[in-house]
Parts: sequence; structure tokens; C-alpha cells
Amino acid sequence: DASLLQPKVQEFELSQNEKTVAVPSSYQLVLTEGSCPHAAEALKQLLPNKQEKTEFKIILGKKGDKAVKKYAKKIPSHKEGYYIEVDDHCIVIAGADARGAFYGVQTLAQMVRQGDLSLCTIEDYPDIAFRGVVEGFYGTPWSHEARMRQLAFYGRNKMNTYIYGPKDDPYHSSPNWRKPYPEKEAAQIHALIEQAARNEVNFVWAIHPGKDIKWTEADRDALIQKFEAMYQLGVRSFAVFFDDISGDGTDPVRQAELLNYIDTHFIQQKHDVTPLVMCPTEYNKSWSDVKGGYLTTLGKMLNPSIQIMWTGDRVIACIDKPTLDWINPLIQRKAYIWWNFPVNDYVRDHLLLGPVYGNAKGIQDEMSGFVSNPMEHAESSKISLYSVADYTWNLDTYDSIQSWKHAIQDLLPQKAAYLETFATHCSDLGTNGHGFRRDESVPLQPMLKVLAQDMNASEAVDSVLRECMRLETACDVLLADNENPALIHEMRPWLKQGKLLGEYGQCVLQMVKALNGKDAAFMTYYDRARALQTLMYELDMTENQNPYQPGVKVGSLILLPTLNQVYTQVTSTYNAQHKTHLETKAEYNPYTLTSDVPQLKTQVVRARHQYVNVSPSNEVIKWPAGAMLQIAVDQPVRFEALTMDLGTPRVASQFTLEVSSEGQEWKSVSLSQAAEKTEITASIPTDTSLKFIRLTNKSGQETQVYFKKFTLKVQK
Ligand code: LOG
Repeated sequence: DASLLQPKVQEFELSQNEKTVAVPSSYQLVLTEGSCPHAAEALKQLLPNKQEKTEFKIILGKKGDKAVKKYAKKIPSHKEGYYIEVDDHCIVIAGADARGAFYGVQTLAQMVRQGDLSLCTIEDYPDIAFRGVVEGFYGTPWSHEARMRQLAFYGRNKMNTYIYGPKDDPYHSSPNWRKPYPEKEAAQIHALIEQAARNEVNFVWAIHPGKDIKWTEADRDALIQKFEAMYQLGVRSFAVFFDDISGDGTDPVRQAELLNYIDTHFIQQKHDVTPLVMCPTEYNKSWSDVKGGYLTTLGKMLNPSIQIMWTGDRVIACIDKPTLDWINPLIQRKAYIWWNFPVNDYVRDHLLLGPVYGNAKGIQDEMSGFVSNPMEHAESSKISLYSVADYTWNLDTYDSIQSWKHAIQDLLPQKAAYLETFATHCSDLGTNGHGFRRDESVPLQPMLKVLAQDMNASEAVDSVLRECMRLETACDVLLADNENPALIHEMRPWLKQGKLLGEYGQCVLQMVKALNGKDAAFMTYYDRARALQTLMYELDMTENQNPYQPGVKVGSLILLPTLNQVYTQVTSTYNAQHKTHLETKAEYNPYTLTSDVPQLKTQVVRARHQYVNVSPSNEVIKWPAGAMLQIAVDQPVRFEALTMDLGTPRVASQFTLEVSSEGQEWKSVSLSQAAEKTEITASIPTDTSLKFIRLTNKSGQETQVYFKKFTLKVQK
């Protein structure tokens, strides 16, 4: 079945006679020794029983080899392409190059896993030259073991690029980018490079020097020296990232001069190094100031072989033709796409397990590369990465749902149906600063919408109830599974939350069913629903407690909101019928945030225990003159303290903080910031109840800051 080949092959033709041949139990291998060693090794792993004298032959080689001379015309002319021919006494795998031959073996491996081989021919090649992953997120970098598994996964799925650039690796970014890796880390990187080679993946090592780089010869040499040290470790592909920085480092002329210097004096000197990749400071359209000339300067100045990365119209965006039509002329080359999905470093309380969709077809010739920035959860990210491999190899036949189902099947074959159920309800990001959302609970949506209109619609009640039961079951089965322990370990908090959500849904719908029956039955379901709300809240307060977006959310797009709405309705109806005062609120956030700082206006504000937090941001915030950020609470509250961190020393004097009880009269409050520290504290009045707090840029000009912390402490 050709539709099961991953990524989808370009051309597959069954032989006229529709015959099959059994997977050979022994075979004679015909190849030119040393011509495509990784392909040969992969073949030996797949079919260990190689013998000298057997009827059945496997011919393996790359264009130019004597072994495949006969097939030379049939090999696709694209780089990394391959030709396969299966007949009843022979299998030919002929690559356009060694990597193509390796990919041919991967395809054969997939056919072997399906059983008997259909006699067929395959011509296959990638649509996009550089396909893969950029480990470019904030948060805990992937473990060494996780990376080793990733590289094997990229090989199997024909992705050729792994860009190493975790923001929280101190030797990647400031200030330690100048220093060599300690021995242990260096040894691990060396092992990764070997694993990458075995899997025909380019290991691209990226440096992120822009936060503190001085435009001096000393720093230039420090960078070259670091690259040289990485080269000695085996790195043959390099990148320089200038994202998420402010100040001197952002100068495009200096950046281009440095990059051209590296290109001429390092990359080109080596002869065995792939083209340099760079990530610009203005890496998406919404941050670009075309008149300011940043992008056009890079476009004009950078040596033509240097690749420029681009995230799209926004930081988090899908890619289409208009995206590329806009950027390519400015940078005078084809953009190298940095796709910010399934990265969740700005919504860490969510796990993104849904389908990959939204990128256009037909744009393969307008980009030079396409890499995906994943979650810090490596195994869980494979659901998306599988589909990124599929999409970037063959854009026009990409089918997002089919690819997603195959991905799940590949990741957890024994329990795929359960994982699919869970992933169906665990894909949205919730409200977030980037305004990027993903669909969720799709097959159930029609019934959820009916239920939201009419909680007594019996078909909807029954189907949502059944699906909630299925969700609970799926979570139990997965929690107890040991087929892929690393995956289950990553998902555990969300599986626990999914189980509670499934139970809660059943309970709420039982309340609906019991509404006109005996009071006692209703009350039991009500008590349990209340208990489950508490348990979900407690899980959210105790697991995955990172300082950014702590907590654990599942079903946040439509399933949980609909269940909560039904809960409120059914309880209110019961109260009216029985003159009772049961709690009708399912979830309640008394705080709201408003802002006219474009990058902050959709940040999330949450109350947790005694603290009210605004979700921090990773990027540089351009805070316009006069713009403010306001927190309002619907009942007056006494606060104890406000702490914030704008990631910048000596910045407090540019802002004013004001408080108000009713929103009419405002009182200004003094801010203090210790010398050279980034933290700012405010002496909020502790003796008056307040409803509003606002922070305004009073400097008269745009201020560039980070937004690392904004925490109010409430009095007990
Ligand atoms: C960072 C990246 C981060 C991502 C999503 C780029 C080029 N840089 O806002 O490290 O993982 O967005 O939060 C970024 O995307 N900054």
C-alpha cells in the first residue's frame, strides 16, 4: 500500500502483473564497496542474512556506481532522490547520491514491515532541500538520549537537518558562547554527530551571540575559535542566530560583515562544510520595519550562499505563498523557514498533539529549507515532526489527518487508537500572547455545539458522554502502558488531567440526565462534579510547575468550556426548581488584563494561590511611548507587593505605576530597582483595597524591554 509509505513517495507504479514476492530470507548484495556506507549499514540491519551464493539479489548504489549503471537513466535527477525496482528475483535501490540510496533503504524497510513486497517501481525525491528540526526553544533542552532517538527518527522519515540551538544551553548563547564545551558535553555532541551521520542528517550547530556581542576583532575571533572547536568535534554545518536580542547586536551592517567574514574565512576554507545559515533579528513580518532597512541590508550585503531564516508573517504563523512573496524579494533569496510549531515554550501548560496543518501546497520552489521548532517534550513532538517530514518531502499530496494518524500509529503501534483519542482533545494552545490557536476535539465539535445550545438534546448528551468515557479509558490505558516509556513519562500530567476531564464530563452529563429524576441521584453527581473540579484545579496547581505557564490543561478549546457551561446551566436549573443554592460557577478568573502594547495585549493573567501572574514572554517587547498594561480585578483586593522583571537594568525610571480603587482617581506609586539588577519592586499601598493597577511608559519614546515577570501578591 503506497499510501503507507512515509513520507509519501512521488511516483509509485505497481507492476502490470500485480504479483508479490516474499521478503527474501537470504540474498546476495551487489554494491560498490564504500559508495554509500550508511545505506549499506541500514540494509544489513534490515535484512541481516546476506550471503554469497543465493538466487535473490539486492543491488544497492548511487549514481555513477558500476552496480547501478543499468538503471542510471531511471534515477531521479533531484538531489537525495532514489529509484527502486522490485521484481521476483531482485531489488534495486539506486540513489542520486549516497543519501538518496539511504532513503531508498528506508522506503524498502517500510515495505518489508508491511509483509510481502509488491512488484513495483518507485521514483522518489524531496520537494525541499533542507527538511527537519531546529531545537530552538526556551526551556529544558532535550536530553542526550532523546536527541539520539530523534536523529534515528529523522533518518527513518527522510529529514536531513537537525539544527542544534536550544536557548537555554549556556554554551550556545550569552555569555558562554565564547567558551568551549566542557568535556562531558563535548563527548555527547560528538556522539550526536556520529548518530546524525549514520542517519544521513546534517548536524547544524548554532550560536546565539547577539545579546552581548561586541563588534570587535576579539569577539569575531572568539566566534571563529568556537566554530573551529566545534569543527574539531565533527560539526560540518553551522548557523548564527540573532533572534530575541536588543541593542548593539541588532545592527544589520555589523551582522552582515561578521557573517560574510565567517563565510569567507571559515566556511569556504573548509571545503566540507555546508552553507551557513542565519536567523535575523527581524525574523517575522510583524516585527519588520522595511523602511528601517534591516532586511534589505541583509539581502544586499550577505553573501548569496548564506541562508536566511524566517518564521512567517508573525512569530507563530503558517507559511503560504503571500508569506514568501513578501520576504523573498527583500532578502534576495529564498527564505529558510523556521516554523514555530509544535513549540510550546510560551504555553507550557499545554501539550500540542494535534495534526500539522495550515502550510500551503505548491510553494516548494519558493523556500530553501523548512525546519520545525518542537516542544521541550521530545517524544511527544514526534507526532508533529512525522508530518513535517511528510509535508516537506511531498507538499502537494500532503494530507494532514492521514499523516497525523500514521504518525500516532508509528509512535505507539499497540495503543494507537487510545493515543489518537487523547491527542484529539489535547491540541489547542489556549489563549496566548501570540494569538495562535489549533483546532481541538474536532469530531466531537458538532455534538458539543448542539449541547451548548440545548443541554437536553439527548443525542448530544449521549455522544458527548460516550466520548468522555472513551477519553477516560484512553488515559488509563496510556498511563499504564510501557510500550514507549519516554513518551508516557512526558505526557503523564496531561494524561492525569485528561482522565479527570473524562470523568468530569460523564458526571456533568449524568447531572443533566438526573435533573428530572430523584434528587439524591442528582446530588451525588453534583458532589462528584464539584470534587472533580477541585481535583483538576489541584493537579493544575501541583504538576508541571514551571515559572512561566505553570499547570496542566487539556480540552481547553471547546470540551472543557462546554462542560463547564452545561454544569452552570444544569446547576442553576436545579437551584431554581429546588430553591437550593448550589455553586453554579465552574471556573472563575476575577482578573483581566488590558494593554495597548501590541505584544502584550493577549498575554494571560492568572491567579494562583496568593499570587496573580501575567504570563511572561520570551521576546524583545517594543513598548510604545505612552502605552500601558493594566490589571483589573472585579472585587476590590488588598495587595501586599508587586514584583516585575523587564530584563533590563536602569529601566524603572521610564515607567510609572499607578493604582486605583474605582478607576476614577489614580495614585502613583514609586518603583525601585537596585543598581545593575533587572528586578523592579513597587511600594503598593497595603492599607487600601484596589481594583486597578497600571504600568505606563512615560519616557516619551519607545522602550525596548523583556517581559520576564509580573507578579502581584495578594494579602491573605
Ligand atoms: C524564538 C524561539 C522560540 C519561539 C517560540 C524564533 C526565531 N525565536 O519569540 O527561540 O522558541 O519564538 O516562543 C522565539 O522563533 N521568540
